[in-house]
Amino acid sequence: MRSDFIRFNAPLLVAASFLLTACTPNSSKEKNLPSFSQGLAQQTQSDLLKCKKVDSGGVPPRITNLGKITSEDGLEWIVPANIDLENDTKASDLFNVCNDVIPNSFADVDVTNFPIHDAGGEELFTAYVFGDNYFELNVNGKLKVVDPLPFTPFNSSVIRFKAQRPVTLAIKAVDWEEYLGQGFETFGKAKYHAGDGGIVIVIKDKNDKIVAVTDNSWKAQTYYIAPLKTKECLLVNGATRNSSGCPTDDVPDGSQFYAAHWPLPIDWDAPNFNDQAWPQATTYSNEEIGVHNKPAFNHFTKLFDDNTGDASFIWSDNVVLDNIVLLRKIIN
Ligand SMILES: [Ca+2]
Ligand SMILES: [Ca+2]
Ligand SMILES: [Ca+2]
Ligand SMILES: [Ca+2]
Repeated sequence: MRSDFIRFNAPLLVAASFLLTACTPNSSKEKNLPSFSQGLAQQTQSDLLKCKKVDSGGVPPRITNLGKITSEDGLEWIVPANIDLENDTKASDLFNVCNDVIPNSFADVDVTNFPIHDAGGEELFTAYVFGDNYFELNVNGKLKVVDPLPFTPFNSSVIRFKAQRPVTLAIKAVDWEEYLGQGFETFGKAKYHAGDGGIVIVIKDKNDKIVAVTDNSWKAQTYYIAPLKTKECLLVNGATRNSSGCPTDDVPDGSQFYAAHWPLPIDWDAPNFNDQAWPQATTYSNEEIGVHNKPAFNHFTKLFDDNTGDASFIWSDNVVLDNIVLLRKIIN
């Protein structure tokens, strides 16, 4: 173990909770130490999505709930993420069984039917997104458009917007969960299974030319890590939040597992937010994310696997345990 990494123990947490109440986040200095919670959150909203349609594989949708949990230092956290599906502007559907939008290929999609959102500028861009499971796209700190389907069935989206370059894309990506506050879901015979995330994006200009794809030039920072078998398996050093030593196996009883939470910086989506310290995004293959059976992705491989600009899945360096990941990219 490198001595400059911080392992967590009880006396340190007392010090950490003092620090957490003593400072507020800003763009240049984020808090390093997380808040820890243990066990299941209290459910605050149930069944956010009323869609009961199964995806093409016959898999019924998972119930989409929200919860809140108090960490050991007395802070309250909304889990898995603070979203407002009723009031936020939703992305257009590329593929969404809940709305009966189920094209066989990109050739069957006419994006000119979709609304154009205003991010302050005249140049037209179109973003195509498949996210496991939920995303919010912020443009130049002026526009926020959200994924209409937070958990499953898996969907994909289109966002047309007008903006002025340089265009700062700031994305909140969330791997949803069934066990609120713990990052677990049931999966086959496994009662406690840690699900994975991953997001892939292609952005085109008005001439249908690719101007950006998800790759390792993006910045990625995690703000919610769960499930953690122990607090000690998480190593934090500056902006490095390393959970590679924490197990991701299915467990028969995950009820006492921990989660680590950090507050999102207030201005994290602003063009002038300083993301220098954030790690680069990690790329993942289609196989690693497991999209062979996801029509919301594989009906559009011409788009997401374009041989003139192949978009990779990206996330932080732990695609299983990191459940809220902020991503940033500037299009010059
Ligand atoms: Ca989704
Ligand atoms: Ca997932
Ligand atoms: Ca690809
Ligand atoms: Ca996860």
